[in-house]
Amino acid sequence: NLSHISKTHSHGDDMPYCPKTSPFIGGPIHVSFPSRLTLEEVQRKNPLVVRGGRYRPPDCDARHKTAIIIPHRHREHHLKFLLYYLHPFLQRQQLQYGIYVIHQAGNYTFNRAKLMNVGFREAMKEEDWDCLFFHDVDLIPEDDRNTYICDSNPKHAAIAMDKFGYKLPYKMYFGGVSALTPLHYLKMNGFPNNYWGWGGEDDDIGVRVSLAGMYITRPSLKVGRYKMIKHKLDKGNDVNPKRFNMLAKTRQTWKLDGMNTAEYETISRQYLPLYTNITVNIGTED
Ligand code: UD2
Ligand code: MN
Repeated sequence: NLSHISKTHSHGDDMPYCPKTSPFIGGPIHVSFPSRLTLEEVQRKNPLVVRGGRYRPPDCDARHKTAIIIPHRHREHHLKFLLYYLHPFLQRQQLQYGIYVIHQAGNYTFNRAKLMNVGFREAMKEEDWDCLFFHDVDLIPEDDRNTYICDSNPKHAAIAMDKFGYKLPYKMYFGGVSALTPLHYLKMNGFPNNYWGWGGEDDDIGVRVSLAGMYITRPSLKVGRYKMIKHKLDKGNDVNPKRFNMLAKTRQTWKLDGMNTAEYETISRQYLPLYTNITVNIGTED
């Protein structure tokens, strides 16, 4: 409960750093999906969040500045629940943060990884974020101790998901939620742009981590727990039949395709009360 924190406090030079461990962090979070929840209610519950979905602790200088990047299309009902849980969660961790929703325009096949490249570039234009969380819209963290800050190596946060029986499905798995510093991201040339449709891109990203000379860190199974909101495969996100062939070539392609070749056209940037929405035309497969 953060209600005792004064709303009027301004950010001066005199503010002390926030403590290394936030006193507001609890343990497991009970996640359920209230049927009548509205975005207005989420807004009401988060009075210190400002335009564009930005927040900084009112009483202390945050030690960490984290951007959340969410690839999105036609998942408004999931987004609402994610915001409902994520805003208070990040505030309890005393982070300075911003939430970016990268919305793919049009009906062409979805491309999760390319949207992440867009999110990286657009978020870094606005603020010198020291950590970026690449976050599926349908994954709700279930433990407060899963801190949304970066490690010295790329971190895979979604180690234990309900859909995989709260176990890591395989050692190189890097899907769901991951956290990289800008330096990690650029070192591995970001994410691939050419995985259209479902699957493979997360494994490609995992391979890039090691090809760039880094390794994957993870929170404990107890802490890195997530609930995935149940859903079917979306229209416009068919399973990518080329994924295995492409994955076999990551070693040859990672330097040629990635952040250095991400081309897109920003259609709009909206500073909404709970998040920044960036609608983008990312083109089609050639
Ligand atoms: C798995 C991975 C995910 C990704 C995907 C393959 C988990 C929990 N996650 O997710 O990280 O590697 O496989 O591509 O195992 N999205 C939209 N609109 C769409 C389609 C996708 O917003 O029409 C976004 C949304 O943020 C979603 C994410 O893309 O959470 C991944 O798509 P998914 O949830 O359909 O795939 P899933 O659950 O198999
Ligand atoms: Mn999903």
